[in-house]
Amino acid sequence: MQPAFLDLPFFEDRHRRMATDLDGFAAEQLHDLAGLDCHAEDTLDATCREIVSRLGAAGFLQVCCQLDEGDRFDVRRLCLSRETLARHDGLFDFAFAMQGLGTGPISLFGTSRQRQEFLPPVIAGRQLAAFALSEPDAGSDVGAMTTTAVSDGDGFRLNGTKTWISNGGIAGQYVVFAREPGTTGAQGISAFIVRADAPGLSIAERIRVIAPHPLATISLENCVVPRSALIGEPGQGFAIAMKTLDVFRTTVGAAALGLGRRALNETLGRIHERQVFGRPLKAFQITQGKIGEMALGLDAAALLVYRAAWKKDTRTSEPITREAAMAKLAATETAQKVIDEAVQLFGGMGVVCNMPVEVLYREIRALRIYEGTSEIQKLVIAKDVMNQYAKPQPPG
Ligand code: COS
Repeated sequence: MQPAFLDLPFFEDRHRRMATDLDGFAAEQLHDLAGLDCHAEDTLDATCREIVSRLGAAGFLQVCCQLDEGDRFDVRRLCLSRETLARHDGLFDFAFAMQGLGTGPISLFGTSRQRQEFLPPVIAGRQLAAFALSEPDAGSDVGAMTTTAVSDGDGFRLNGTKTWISNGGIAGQYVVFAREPGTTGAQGISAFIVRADAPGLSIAERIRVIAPHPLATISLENCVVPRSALIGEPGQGFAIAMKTLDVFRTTVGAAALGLGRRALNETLGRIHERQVFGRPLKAFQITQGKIGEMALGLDAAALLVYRAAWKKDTRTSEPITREAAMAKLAATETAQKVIDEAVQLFGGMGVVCNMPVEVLYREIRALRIYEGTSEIQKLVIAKDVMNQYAKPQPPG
């Protein structure tokens, strides 16, 4: 039986079919890759590659890229994919999502030649992609980046350090943002496609995080890329980054929903079985109150996520920045609360390593930080709301 939310009018039948197919695929074909044991640091990279390879072979990565002229992202499909995969396993979602974010600038702003060269291996699951925007001193404040791109003969010479790069170390290609020396803020930033084997690109360090995902700091030392590596126009990089995030922030919200729904499901199982004071945990009103709040929060956040995805897909000429920020903010914050309550209802078992809710507790945390922190989303929303304020005119 398909989940009730798929009946919502935001979706078309093709979305419903895809979500059901992917759910079945994840249960049958990815099951052996799930669980923290598979994600231990020594097998993490291989597991990630295998997830991407299987998703690609089954055709589930097509939605991550706009390959042909006239293709458009189907954000509802991206969201349902992330939500479904996250419900099964956080790393399934991560591996899927990076194929989209890591190539987002190429899909949105690349030439036909760049798209035909760099997207097919990513769609097929043969090549992993990465998005290299953040720097040690430029996370929320993208305009503070210091990595430079200097025009050099028939190409560009890149120098600088990028960090928190998902798929860093295992990606075959990176989209790197760098600025013309002497420029500041949003001005003078450009985006480049850099192959992992480009001379001068190296992995400075792998970063270990609470929910193991491949993450690294990248060093660019006189890394020369051809002029054809430039995405869009010189100096368009800040807008390219923001427009890419406008698409993918909503999908982070969807991933949070998947993690939150999994936590609720695990909790429902627990409260039926767990006996306290001679009764099942579910018999207590204090438990029922928590379940009510968890379900309410998830459904409310889902409406914001699906609204943003639906608007992006169907109101194509309208800005989406505010709705995308609301979707990410509401869903990631809500899922964190839901998962925290799940751990609470599991009691001591909730903090035992590798229990599903303990894994979710670690998985959800980064979603409130990456692709724009919750604090940044509030600023983005406020800016848009304040810009739209029109002072009431006195009558007459
Ligand atoms: N789409 C297109 N253009 C946009 C845009 C968007 N969503 N958001 C901003 N811009 C443009 C602005 O219109 C402005 O253009 P002009 O200079 O021509 O007026 C320019 O970009 C600068 O915008 P703004 O003044 O709002 O930039 P700020 O430096 O104040 O920063 C925030 C804006 C904080 C919102 C931005 O830096 C941000 O989103 N930070 C979080 C970054 C992030 O998500 N990091 C995670 C990396 S990926 S894991």
